[in-house]
Formats: sequence, C-alpha cells, structure tokens
Amino acid sequence: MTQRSFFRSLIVTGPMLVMLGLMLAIPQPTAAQEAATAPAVSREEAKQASNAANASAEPGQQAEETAAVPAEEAIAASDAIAAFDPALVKGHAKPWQMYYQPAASPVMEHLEWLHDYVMVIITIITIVVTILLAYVCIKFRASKNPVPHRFAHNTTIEVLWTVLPIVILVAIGIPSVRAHFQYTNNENIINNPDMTLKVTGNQWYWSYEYPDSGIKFDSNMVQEKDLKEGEPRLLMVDNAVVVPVNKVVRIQLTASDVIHDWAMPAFAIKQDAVPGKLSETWFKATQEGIYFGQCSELCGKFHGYMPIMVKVVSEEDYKIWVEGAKQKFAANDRMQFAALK
Ligand SMILES: [Cu+2]
Repeated sequence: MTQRSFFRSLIVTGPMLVMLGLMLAIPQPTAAQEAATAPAVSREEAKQASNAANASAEPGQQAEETAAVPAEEAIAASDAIAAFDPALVKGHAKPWQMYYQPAASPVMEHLEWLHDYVMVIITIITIVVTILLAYVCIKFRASKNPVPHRFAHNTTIEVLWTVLPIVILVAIGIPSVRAHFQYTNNENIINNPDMTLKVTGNQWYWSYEYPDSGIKFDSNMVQEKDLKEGEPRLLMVDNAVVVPVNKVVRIQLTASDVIHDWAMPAFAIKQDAVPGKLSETWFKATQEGIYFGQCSELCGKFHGYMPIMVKVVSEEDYKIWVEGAKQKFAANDRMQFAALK
C-alpha cells in the first residue's frame, strides 16, 4: 500500500470510526437499571407473603373479611378496574399503521431504539450505493468511455471494501447482542419478579393463573354480536389480564393442546406456548392503559379468535382487583389450589 492510498483510506474510515464511537456512546435504557429502581421481591419473601395470605383465608377469618367487604362489592370494584374503556387503549394497531405500537416496556423501548439506529445505517448504505451506481453508469457509459481501463487491483478500494463492512457489522452487532442478553437471559430479573403470571394456551382461548394470589380464570374473545360501543372487534375479551404498572411480571407459558404463542407488541413479548414445556419470559409495563395482543402461532381454525387483553393499572387498583378477582373466580377450581398447597 502506498503512503498516499493509506491516507486516502484513512480519510474514509476515520469518520466512520468516529460515528461508530458516537453511536455506541448514546445512552440506551438498560433493563438492569430499570429493574434496579423497582423494589424486587425475592422468592422467599413472595412465599412468606403467600403463606400469610393463605393463613388469613381460614374459614373463620374469611367470614369476618367477607362481612367487612361484602363479596358483591369487592367483585364490583374489581370488575370496574378490569373494565374496558376506549380512552385507555394504548396498545392497538391502527389502519395504515407504518411503525410499531407505542412502546410500553423497557425492552420495547430498546428495540425501537435499535430499529431506528439500524434504519439510519441501512438508509446511508442504500443512498451511497445508489449514487455510486448512477455515477458509474453515467460517467463510464460506452459512448463517453469507449476504451475501458484494464487495471485489476486498487489497494485503496480493497482496503475500503474490507474494513467498512466490518465496521458496520460491529456497529450493528454490539447493541444487538447487548439487547439479546439483557432481555432474554437476564437471570436477575426473571428470578426476582414482583409477580408471576402463568399463561396456558388452549384451542382457542387463554387460561391465566396468578399463583401468588390464587386467581385462575379463562379469557375468551367477545363475539362480534356481543360487542359494546367502542370495543374492538376480534380483540375484546371477557376477562382481561390485569397487572400493576412498573412491576416485573414473570410469565410462565405452556399449552394444553397444540403450540400457541402469547404476543404483546407494546411489551415486545412474543413467546411460544408449547405443550409439555414451561417457557419463561418477563415484561415490565411502564404506562397504565389497555394493551392488545394475539396468538401468533398458527394453532387451528380459530387461531385468529384468541386475542389477549392486558390492562395495566396502578398498584393500589391492582390490589383491589386481586381481592375481587379472588372471590369472582373462586369457584373456578378452589380444590386444585387447595391440593397444591
Ligand atoms: Cu393459538
């Protein structure tokens, strides 16, 4: 390589390296930081709390509690919290939508950032290649350039087309791998959740269990003829999942018949529910509101009719919901929970 061609390649790669440095320096939301702000409840604490809750559910005490807050009142309060309100809908696809649904979890925020970042790189590459092609087609066309050059090597170009793709791949690879390990293998988060939600896919509805609170229910799509004003077609369900805002929710997923997939775009969740296998994932919803998702694994003829509705509420509202839901869904298999204790 001559000295001149070396400096020429440095002129091009230098700014690219500076750009790479700047891009990597942009602060990104990290799951670990987000999780650190939320008070994590260890497994032991959760177990103690659950035992205390079970102890308070002795027949005598339960009668007292029921007297303090009549069951109908608790159920009505809980239903009001889980109720659908068009004004609260945040995670919902719109006609002609071109971008993601607004992010409502740290994972989705990071993925949106990653998407935008890669989009900038793709756009620059596309523009540069297009300009280069146009330049070559016009400048070296046969009428203007009847006798082509016959050289076979050019050190500058060869250095460039080796170094530039490496720089670009590293620039994309580092944040991609970082995202992957932060969100899919983050043991600290998945082992210290604030609550657990067990999701079971069935042909063709979802079953949900809150093992910490002893709540269990099925969630079916509301048929079109039964929809009320403002309720979204093919997405509305009879029993929504309710979770508290800014809490780490560990999801344990399985299926009872065929493979389903629990997908919530606003939380960046898309996890297969496989019969005979317990898959784990997690999310932390950062904004209160109503979010919709759908089964995303072709699971039979009503695959398109098993939507997911998650309502994210404040912690106080969540506690009220839990109390009412316990009563409401109690008949749902009290025996099974008793057997598990
Ligand atoms: Cu399904």
